[in-house]
Amino acid sequence: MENAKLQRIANNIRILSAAMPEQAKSGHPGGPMGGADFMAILYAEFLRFDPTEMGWVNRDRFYLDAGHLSSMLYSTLSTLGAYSMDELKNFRQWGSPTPGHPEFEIHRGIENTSGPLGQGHVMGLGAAMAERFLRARFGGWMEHKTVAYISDGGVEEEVSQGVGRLAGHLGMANFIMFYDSNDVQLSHMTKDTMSEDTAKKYESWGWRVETVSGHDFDAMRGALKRAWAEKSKPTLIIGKTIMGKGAVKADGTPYEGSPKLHGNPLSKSEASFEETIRHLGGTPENPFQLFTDVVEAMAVVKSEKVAAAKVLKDSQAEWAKQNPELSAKFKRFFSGELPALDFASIEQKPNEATRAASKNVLAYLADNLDNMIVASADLADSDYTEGFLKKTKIFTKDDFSGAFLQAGVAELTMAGILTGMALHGGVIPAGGTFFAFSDFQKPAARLAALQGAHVIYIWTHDAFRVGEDGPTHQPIEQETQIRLLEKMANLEGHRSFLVLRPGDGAETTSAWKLALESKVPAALILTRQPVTDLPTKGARYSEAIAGSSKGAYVLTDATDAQGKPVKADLIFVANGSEVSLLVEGAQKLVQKGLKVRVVSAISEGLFRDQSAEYRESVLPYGAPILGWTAGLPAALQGLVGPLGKVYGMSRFGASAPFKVLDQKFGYTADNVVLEAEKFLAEYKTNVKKIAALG
Ligand SMILES: Cc1ncc(C[n+]2csc(CCOP(=O)(O)OP(=O)(O)O)c2C)c(N)n1
Ligand SMILES: [Mg+2]
Repeated sequence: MENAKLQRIANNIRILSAAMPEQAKSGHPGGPMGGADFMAILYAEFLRFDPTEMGWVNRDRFYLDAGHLSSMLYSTLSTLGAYSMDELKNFRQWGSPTPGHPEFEIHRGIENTSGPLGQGHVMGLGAAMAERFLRARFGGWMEHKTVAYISDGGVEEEVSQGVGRLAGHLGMANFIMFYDSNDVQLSHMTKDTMSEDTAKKYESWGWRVETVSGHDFDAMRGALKRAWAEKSKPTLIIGKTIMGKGAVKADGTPYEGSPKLHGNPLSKSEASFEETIRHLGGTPENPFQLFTDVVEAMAVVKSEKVAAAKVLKDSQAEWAKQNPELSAKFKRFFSGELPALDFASIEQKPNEATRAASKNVLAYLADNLDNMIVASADLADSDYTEGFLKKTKIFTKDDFSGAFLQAGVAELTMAGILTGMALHGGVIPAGGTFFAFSDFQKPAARLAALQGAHVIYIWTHDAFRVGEDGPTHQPIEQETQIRLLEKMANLEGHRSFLVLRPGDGAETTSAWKLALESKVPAALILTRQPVTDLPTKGARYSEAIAGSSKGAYVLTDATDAQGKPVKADLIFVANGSEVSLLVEGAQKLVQKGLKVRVVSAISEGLFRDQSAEYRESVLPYGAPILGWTAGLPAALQGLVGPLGKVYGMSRFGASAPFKVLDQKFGYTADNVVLEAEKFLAEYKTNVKKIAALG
């Protein structure tokens, strides 16, 4: 396209991006005005997509890292018809499709939710990795690029180190990053915080780096062409841009490059909104318009994109004819459907650690789930993702025929990559680390939940029973934290997260089944130490999966001497390794003549999804329910009801052999008996107090 036309498109993007925050009385006009030229050339000349089918799987992906530049993305997409002028006018308003920061909405061309700086580009890298994985299996016809757009804040964020290292190390030639380098950030200039040579930094990681003016179309076109042709390295295009490019004061003199333009409507800075719109060729009274020549130019762009997409779709159809089996597999990968998996056939040895049971499942999945990608942050032989790794190979530069990502010690990077893989589609990503280090992954897990990205987290070494490594490695409050996401609905109104802490081998197999079938991110919380198998009526896996699918179930019930179910004097509830402890405690109490029920509650969130009748049948309202957890008592508080109580940890752990810790912290069957008796006495007093209330 001629540069003059691109300039008109870019100025139109500038006008709209400035008008949106002006109308909303909040937002970020300066960044979008700086990035508009790049957006114009990227969308008009480079990105491959089908405007009539924005979710087409072979499209090039665009991942915005700087989510505060949302108005730039919406206005760019409005030139393609994905947003109406009314929708732009409703920027940041209740119920509008133009929220303050972009929220994943693929049919409008929004690939990712962004806003927390750094997260957008790491998801982009994940998408690029998914593409390499799929290309290795289906061939070059489905190749596509992932372009990430990053700003100073994203480059400063620590996660950029992980992205830089891994993209360079793996030679991600399909990953192209534009760095909107305007030397300005929210409250100060970059010179106050950065003095490294960014180009050299990325070069040393193995990137090809070019520095161009982000306002020079010829220079950007050249850089993008070279990036598109690159075969062995990721490309960083450092675009030197000017914050608020095109903004002028009331007297028509330029007002550019100030941090004040970052996050204020133009009229709240020293620029004049009206003069700026006029200066850019728009109408201040009605800035929400597409120029006629822009509409015409974009109509041509659209028909070219549709035609180019059709050529590729035809070649895919040709490929499908010649490769019917592969083609069926390709469709299955992207359908989100699982192949037939026989979880019942997975053999679990008695009384193993649940991480070991998970290893057995992973070994099975390596053989039977051909679109699964597993990663680990340098803990494969501890988190037992090695069960998968042993049957495949790691990703290397030029070879993505394996299915394992060695992420290195970079838990947040790994988690963001997994989200990007899930957003790309076609693959099922899972990643392991110690549960204590889930803290490093929370920002990415939260964004995965918000986007409904199907990621599986494998978190092992789940309690103080990590033992000698001491309190730094002993999760206490982590389960409570992550279960908060189980209590939240995502934007579609579904529970946003699934947290599964299985109690034995059979429940671990069940947890994997539930995690794989989940539509939202799911976490498995697994033990390092062996756990005793839970009691069975004969078919433990069937019982475990039937019960676990409901989030919580009666594992062993209170019975009379003849074995008939009777009302329980006491109900125990726990998950993970505490269930078998309660079973042991319950046996002792039964010997003392008490009628005890034990409930295994793998996921409170899943349990809350069940009918009130079911929940009442397992954990009746007001019953004497004692919860037992190796985490904070809050982890089970939601299950024990108004008169229940939870025994748990309210301190950091300690360094000692885990059996010693069990004694010291009271995680023994004898202490279960003592605490239960104490609780029942308290319960009786409380019931009397309530009765006295009348
Ligand atoms: C993780 C995170 N921390 C802080 C913020 C708040 N914030 C939004 S933009 C920004 C910095 C903006 O600088 P830059 O990335 O250069 O964008 P520009 O001002 O050039 O548009 C900050 C600190 C954020 N969005 N995400
Ligand atoms: Mg900046």
